[in-house]
Parts: sequence; structure tokens; C-alpha cells
Amino acid sequence: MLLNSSYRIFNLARALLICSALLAGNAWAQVKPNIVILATGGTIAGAGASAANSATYQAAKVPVDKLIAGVPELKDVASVRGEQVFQIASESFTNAHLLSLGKRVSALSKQADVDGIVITHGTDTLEETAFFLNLTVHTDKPIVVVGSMRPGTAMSADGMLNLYNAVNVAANPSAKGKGVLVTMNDEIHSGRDVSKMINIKTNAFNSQWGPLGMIVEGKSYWFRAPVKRHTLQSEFDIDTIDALADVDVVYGYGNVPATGYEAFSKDKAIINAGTGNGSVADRIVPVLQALRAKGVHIIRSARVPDGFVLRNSEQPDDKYDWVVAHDHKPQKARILAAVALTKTSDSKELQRVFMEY
Ligand code: DAS
Repeated sequence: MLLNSSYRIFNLARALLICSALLAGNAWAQVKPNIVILATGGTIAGAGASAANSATYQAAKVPVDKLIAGVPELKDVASVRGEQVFQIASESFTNAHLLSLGKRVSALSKQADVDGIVITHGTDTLEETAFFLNLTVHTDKPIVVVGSMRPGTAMSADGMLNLYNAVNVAANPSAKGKGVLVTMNDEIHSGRDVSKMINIKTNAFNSQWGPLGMIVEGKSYWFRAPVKRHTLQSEFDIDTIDALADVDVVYGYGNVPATGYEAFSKDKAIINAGTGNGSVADRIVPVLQALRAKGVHIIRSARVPDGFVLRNSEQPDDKYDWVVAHDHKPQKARILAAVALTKTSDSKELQRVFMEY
């Protein structure tokens, strides 16, 4: 009799244990990653007068909560919450915006209840912000910058799917440790490599070394990983940067005068967006040498979108103590130079940084 009742108690206890394990397991399976969406404005938050207005609209109108509500499928992917950091068109970004956004991203990345961060951003300077964060935020958690080429009010708007893709990538552990990413038009790009190459098409963003992967129906497909230093491997830390030096860009072309270069004579560095392989007109060489003699760093980039500027090719960089931007386009070279100058003003060190990041 006694044996019988203890057997029944054992079975009951075992059944209770199995049920609680199943419930816990099921609850665990229901636990979704916590993703924070930081909204800064841009077309992805834009609104046009009619559905036919795919290129004529006002950027930076829709608040982050409406962006999130506009993609109800996000709740199947992650526990999402939004913060409205700015509400501006990204051509109006300044260094102060970069620093403020970078510090917020860094602070959130340190929170245990944040698994990934998505930043909605205008497309005009999205590549600069993504590169800046790639250089300065010390985390391996996914940080994904996303925009759109058409406002949400337009036919075939791209913002909803771009945002859905960005949250999926940010929620995917496979995106950890790949640096800051940009998802546009079903592609996953490195924040280092990507640039806006077309001004009014949804396939506007391109990396000359190719995307890292694709995102299709919420699933990430990876084909490459970054080889240049970023995030946790970076010697630059946003938490210790409170100002960025003035670094400006002068565009090279036939007949270019010295005026533009001399206008930036107070800068710490000038990026020359040179013709061809970062060429400098013979009448401009002495102007740049004089600026270098005053302590202004000269960094040779190129207006040509692809390839990279070869040191000591078009100009004797060793002799002039100039720096080459390698494969960085002028607008990215400005970001990298400004970040590097927070730590060094030695031209050899600057050249090392341009080759390593
Ligand atoms: N003016 C553009 C910007 O805010 C609009 C956009 O494409 O996002 O960058």
C-alpha cells in the first residue's frame, strides 16, 4: 500500500517537473532579442504630398513610434523600442550630431537589456555616420544603420522592408562582431565600405568591394567579413572623444584655383578630392606644400569613386610628408582623419591609420 502511494507521488512530481520544464522552455523560446531603434530623421521618416511623389517630399517628419507601428511584423522578430535622437535631414548633420549619436549608441551597447541597435538615418550622409560609429563604438553587438530612398507615402516605398531587414540583422547573433552594418535594398554592407552612389534609385548604395551579404525574408546570408579594424579592435573610443578637429575637402578639377585650399588653412587636415589617382595640379602643389609647412596635413583622396590612391605614385608623398587616403572616398577620409587626429598629428601615424581602418 505504502509502495503504491509513494509511486503515485513520484509520478506526480515527475509530471510536474516535465510540465514546468516545457513551460520554461517554451517561454525561453518566446524570449526575443531586445532591439533599440534610434531615429535621426531622413527620407525613411519622410512624407510626400501624394503616392506619386517618390522623389519630392519632406524628410524628417514621421516620429519613431509611427515608424515602428508602420511595420507590425517587427514584433515577430524582436522586442523593439524607439528613441527619437534627432529629426533632421542627414545633409544637416554636424560633428556634434555624430558625437552625440555615437555616445548614445555606446551607452546603449553596454546595457545588458540591449541586444542590438538600429539607427534610422537620412541617406545623404548615412555612410559617414556608419563609418564614424564603425571606428569609435566599442561593442560586438550588431549596430545597423538604415535609410530609404522613397518616403513611406510613396508607391513602392522601400523604408518598411529596409527597416524590417535592419531589425532582423540586428537581432541575429550572426551579425555580431562584423562592425557597423548598413542594410539597404536587401543587401548588408559594411559601414566602412558603403557609399550612396545613385541619388534617386532604391539600389543607391554600393560598396566597391561588394556587400557582406544579403537579407531575404528576414534571414541573413553572409558571403564576406570585414578585414579592416573596427569597433572592438579600434584604438579610437567614442567615450573618450569630445571634439573632432576641422578637416575639410577640396574638390579637384581642371582650372581649380588655390582659393579653396587656402580657405581651409586653419584646418588640421585638408582632404584633396583629386582627379584620377589623387592627382594634384602642378600650380597647386606649392600651395599644398606651404600649407603642410604651416602644420596642415595634406591627405590625397580621389574624386574617382573606385580603386585606391597609391602612395608616391602621382605625387612624392614621402618627400612632401603627405598622406594618401587609400581606398577611402573624400567624405570618408574626412571622418577617418578627424577621428585619427583625436590621437595623433604625426603624418606617419596618420598613414598607418588610413591603411589599417
Ligand atoms: N535629404 C536626404 C537625407 O535626409 C533624404 C534621404 O534620402 O534620407 O539624407
